[in-house]
Amino acid sequence: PTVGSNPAIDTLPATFRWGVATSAYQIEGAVHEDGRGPSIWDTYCRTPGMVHDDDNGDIACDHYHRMPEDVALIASLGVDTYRFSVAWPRVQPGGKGPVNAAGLAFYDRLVDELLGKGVDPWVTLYHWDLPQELEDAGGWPERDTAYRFADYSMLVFDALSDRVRTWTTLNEPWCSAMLGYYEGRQAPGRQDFEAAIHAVHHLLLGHGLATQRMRAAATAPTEFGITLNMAHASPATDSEADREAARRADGLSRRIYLDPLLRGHYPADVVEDLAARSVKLPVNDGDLEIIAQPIDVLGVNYYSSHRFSGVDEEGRTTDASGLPVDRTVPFGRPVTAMDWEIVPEGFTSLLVQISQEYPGVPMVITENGAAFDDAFADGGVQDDDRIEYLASHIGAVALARSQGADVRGYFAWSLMDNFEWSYGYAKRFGLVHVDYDTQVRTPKSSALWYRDTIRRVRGR
Ligand code: PNW
Repeated sequence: PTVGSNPAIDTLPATFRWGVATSAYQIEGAVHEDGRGPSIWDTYCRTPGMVHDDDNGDIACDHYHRMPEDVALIASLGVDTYRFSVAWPRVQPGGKGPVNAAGLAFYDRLVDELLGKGVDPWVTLYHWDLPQELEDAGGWPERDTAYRFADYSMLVFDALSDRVRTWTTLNEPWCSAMLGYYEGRQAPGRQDFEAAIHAVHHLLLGHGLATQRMRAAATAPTEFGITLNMAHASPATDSEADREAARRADGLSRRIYLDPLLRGHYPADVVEDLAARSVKLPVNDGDLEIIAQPIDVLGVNYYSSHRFSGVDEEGRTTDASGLPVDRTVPFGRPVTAMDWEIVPEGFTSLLVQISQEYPGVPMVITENGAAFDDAFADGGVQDDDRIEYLASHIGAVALARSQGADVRGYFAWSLMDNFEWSYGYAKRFGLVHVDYDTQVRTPKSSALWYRDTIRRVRGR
């Protein structure tokens, strides 16, 4: 069969929403311009050894200076929607106080440029770039940060809500909390499990507070939501130990977010698992009502899925510190350049599972895509591996829809190669190749495949 052919894709409706996604720190550069303050990522990148090659986002894709050119590129792909994030440290350099008009003006211009080219803007308010001053005051483990986030959100909402119809509060709170405050693999690089669990609650509270205030201020039909990164967790075998391991992992990565958001309480088994680790979610009276504000769309970011075992290679069920073992067991599938296994059927399972556990929730895939070791040759990149990844995963979404999952749109991650966090510029997720010496953008074969796919599905 031809590369990227997947008949399931053609069962998607003509009204399906198509887009490409990016985030501020990963593409903008211009970190010292127009009054932008430092974020935790500026600091993290300057800590030697934390980021591959000690790369940073100082220049990145220089999108801040090339925005009109990039918007033209987005429009040329034929997408309906562009998902980007607003940099909090541009809008409020110290994380609180009055708006920095010069910083906010960039997004004003971006929104106008998009609308002028017939592309809908989709704003993410927080994609990991916390103002450093707020981290110095304790960061997301501190309750106050949730209130600061709601204030910041309102500044952006006041400026753009006359033109922006769709708002995502947070991108992937699991990454902010667990990678940032527990594993230390992302900014701010702390390694404190209790702090991470406190961050989980305050991120969710910030989402709820911001959603409540923005919805109350909306004067036109506006959609609000949050984006979670999720995988389908399954037990490696049918043993009790493996089923428990999958339950624990799924609880701490997925249900700890979905349950408070969509059911108004934290999952009892997760609360118990946390108690066994002497950690408690810092819930005050009334918090859960705020967190469970109705949302219009759940953003789902999907890259891979995992199988779990509760037994380590030596047959033990607890680790050195007495914690139960949650070991991921590879499927033995091909992997991407991130070493993430390619598991499209896990995508279908995940979406169907969410639609069954949380009936009625409309979903949009706010990120899906892959890094591969692209070869730039003859003036372009023939990235058949990425085309296959996209085709199989979009097909998986179509299949999930036929099994009852209410998925309304899909965003490819990412528009162009960019700063891949602790992997620096070494990992390329773009549909468009970026030459970081010249900043020349060249659409890869996958970009053309994506454009043709959208055109075909929409044209039926
Ligand atoms: C997402 N994990 O991050 C982010 O939203 C993007 O900014 C990022 O570029 C993209 O995925 C690719 O990494 C993730 O460890 C980071 O499972 C880590 C994980 C998942 C998503």
